[in-house]
Amino acid sequence: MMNKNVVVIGTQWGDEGKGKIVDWLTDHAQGVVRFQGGHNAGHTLVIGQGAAQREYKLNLVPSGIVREGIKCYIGNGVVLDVAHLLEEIKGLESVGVEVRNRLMVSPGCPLIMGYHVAMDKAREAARNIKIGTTGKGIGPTYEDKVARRALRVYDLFYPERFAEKLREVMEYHNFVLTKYLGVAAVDYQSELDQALSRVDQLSPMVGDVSAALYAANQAGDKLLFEGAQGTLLDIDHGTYPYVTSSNCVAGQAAAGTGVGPQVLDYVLGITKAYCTRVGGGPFPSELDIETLDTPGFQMSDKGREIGTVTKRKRRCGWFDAAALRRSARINGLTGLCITKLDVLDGIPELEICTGYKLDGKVIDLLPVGADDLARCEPIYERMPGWTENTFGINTWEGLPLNARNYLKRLETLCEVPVAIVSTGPERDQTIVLR
Ligand code: 2SA
Ligand code: MG
Repeated sequence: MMNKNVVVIGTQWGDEGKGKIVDWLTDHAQGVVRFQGGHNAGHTLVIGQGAAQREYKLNLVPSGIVREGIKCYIGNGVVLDVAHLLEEIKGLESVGVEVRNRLMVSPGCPLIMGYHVAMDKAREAARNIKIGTTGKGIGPTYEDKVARRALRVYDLFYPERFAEKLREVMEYHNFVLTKYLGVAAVDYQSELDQALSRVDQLSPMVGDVSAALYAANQAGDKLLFEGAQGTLLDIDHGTYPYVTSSNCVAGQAAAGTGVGPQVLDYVLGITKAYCTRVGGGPFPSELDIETLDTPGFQMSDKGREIGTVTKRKRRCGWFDAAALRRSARINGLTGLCITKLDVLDGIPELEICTGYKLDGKVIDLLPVGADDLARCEPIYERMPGWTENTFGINTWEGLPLNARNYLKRLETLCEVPVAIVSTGPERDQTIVLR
């Protein structure tokens, strides 16, 4: 894995701990690339020891940025809120992280505008069955992209055309906002002024990401493709319609950056030792997280399962191997990385969802649609837990026997070898198996 181009993918519903692993892998990479999603992603990094320890929360800027000298790229598959990007850069610079000379943004990124945010919020409010979006304008922006009316980073360099296109697209959006959704219109002039006012700051960072990655790869640089959200939130393969609006699967690392798929050497699937989901939609192995002294409460509390973007409590549940198996196949996972094992310490008996009962039949693979999944009754297998503390352990032998057995069982059920186990947020709290 160390001398390959690696795609890091969330195999569940996001928040698997991708940020830490990307950071850890950057020791062996020269470039880190985002290829989908936007600032709905929340990647938390803990860097340094003792008093020098810092926590970074990143939404848009690739996690590699906190390591000196690493090049970072935002590919065409990402939807871009320029104001948010500039804020994030300012925040990083204020703690001494140099960003501007190391970040390249694709001219093909669709721009998230004020009317997308208004639309996202108004739609969510109007929906009877909530998707629970992050309210960042992600969905409406991808809609515009597919409808071929999006304004892209590139358009900012032609201000007059930009103004014209914006007027046309805003006529449509304001019609929907006012006449259909019954909320206030968004002001054209302020959208235009704000967008153009940021061009000078943005333009030095804009470049042909596809060409740059081609050159970097030719030169032997190792690249890390950093997924956001997770496979079960993928627009095509996730639990539709309770999904995000981008493809989150490994294949998107090629389409969302403009590299050929043969560049992607190794697909590392990140999974928690249990499951979480934030937002609506079916979740067969979900547990009660409110009752004290229950496994669900422990996952929520000890795992600090709170959305980094929206501060919502994440739903928690047992590991779902039937979901993981689907995810492993869709992504073509080469290896698994299991995170947050220590959160399960002290739970006397662990359960693993190995399949479901659906219409009297037993299935061992996550079904395709959300309606079928909602009717699935999980089938569990039980395993003894462990009482020892696994936080921070960094050797396989150092893990309690029952923890090793649990991990081995997950490996067998998911049909993917475990390559890495993460036992804490810091870099050295990592066990490398292959
Ligand atoms: P959206 O805003 O259109 O992408 O929302 C659609 C669904 O996708 C889910 N989603 C996420 N799920 C987990 N983590 C995400 N990032 C943040 C985090 C989320 C947060 O790291 O914690 O803070 O709430 C993320 N982004 C989108 C979302 O919950 C909807 O179900
Ligand atoms: Mg997150």
